[in-house]
Amino acid sequence: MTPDMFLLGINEHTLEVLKNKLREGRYTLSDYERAGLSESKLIELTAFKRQEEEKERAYKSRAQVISKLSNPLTSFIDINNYLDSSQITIDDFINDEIPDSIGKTIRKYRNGEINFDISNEGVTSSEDFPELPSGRMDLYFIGLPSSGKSTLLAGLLHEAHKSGRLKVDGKVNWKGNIYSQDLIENLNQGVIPEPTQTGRYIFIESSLCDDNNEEHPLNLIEVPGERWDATNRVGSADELKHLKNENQKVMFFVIDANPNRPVIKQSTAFNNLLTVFKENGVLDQTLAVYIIVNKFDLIDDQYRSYSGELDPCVGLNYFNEHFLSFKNNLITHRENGDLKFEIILFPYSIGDVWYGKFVSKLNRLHAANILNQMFADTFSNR
Ligand SMILES: Nc1nc2c(ncn2[C@@H]2O[C@H](COP(=O)(O)OP(=O)(O)O)[C@@H](O)[C@H]2O)c(=O)[nH]1
Ligand SMILES: [Mg+2]
Repeated sequence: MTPDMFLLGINEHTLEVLKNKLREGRYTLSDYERAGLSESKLIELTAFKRQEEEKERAYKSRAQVISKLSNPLTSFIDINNYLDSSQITIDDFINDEIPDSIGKTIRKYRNGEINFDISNEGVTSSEDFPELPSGRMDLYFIGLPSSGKSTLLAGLLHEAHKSGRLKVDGKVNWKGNIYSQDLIENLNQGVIPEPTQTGRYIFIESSLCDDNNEEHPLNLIEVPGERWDATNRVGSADELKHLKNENQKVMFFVIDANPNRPVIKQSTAFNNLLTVFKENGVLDQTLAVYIIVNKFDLIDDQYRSYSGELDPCVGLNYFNEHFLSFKNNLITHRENGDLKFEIILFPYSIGDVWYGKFVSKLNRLHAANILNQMFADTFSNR
């Protein structure tokens, strides 16, 4: 083996030269040590090597974090952590793969210019829940926790507000208007509502004005999702207290079509509920049942193919595959009842959702479709 001239003269090189050879990977620290490099230089080069490795690690982990920013499914908790720990800065959201509006909203939030607070004043506990006013129709939003009931409500109210159709009532429950206003305001800023507190009901008295400017007086009710979970006693006296009145009803069954959410639990909960509704005469006052295939933006690709946004079959394959018992029971109840309530399926998505918290490209069309149907199925005060 020919002697290595570089190693033979090891103590004649400057530190810079020695560092460069290390960086290039031509020699290792052990090579230097074996060649008899002075101890003082060895100590310095060991520290240098450690720093280089540290830089490399930081670079790799930052690249990983940056790639997570481009994934809309990253959670907002993680995003906040990255910002808090200075792994990223607000400027990292200026990125071709992230919509501008998302970066702007996060900047405003971090600067304290907006907050996402939903006033607790607007929600009500089961005990405080007032008797629903008569002379109106009751619209129930039903679904497991996190299925997107509040977000759907926000989307509908926002669309009604934007299109100049929303009239605030609230003789019985003024505080529902605080909640309604928070929902609309948040969505207007591109923010999805904070989860409703456990055990809290939402009750909003609003009228919607149709194209002839006739008002449709509505009671909009979101029931806390955990009440419908089979682990709780479905249809306890508490729930029925609110459901049992003379008002005619429209039921919104909100399905979370996110493939990562348990579908069986949803379909059995809906099935149980139907039985309770039937036994208590609720279905005899029900004029329409809307099946909302929600979070349609996340639905598995196999169910997505359709010819156009307004196709009534959109989401039908999904529903038929996972909710067939529920569907058949629904049809049976309809056939056996006096009121032949309509059953209508709607795909729904609030828009492009980022970090579970923000919306870019608010989907107004899905909301407008449902509002149109609501005008057809609810009465107006002439
Ligand atoms: N991708 C997507 N996520 C949604 C949509 N609607 C709601 N979400 C997500 O689901 C979470 C729970 O929604 P929320 O309306 O609070 O559910 P609720 O408990 O049924 O009222 C939200 O924080 C969003 O992250 C949607 O249309 N698309
Ligand atoms: Mg909610």
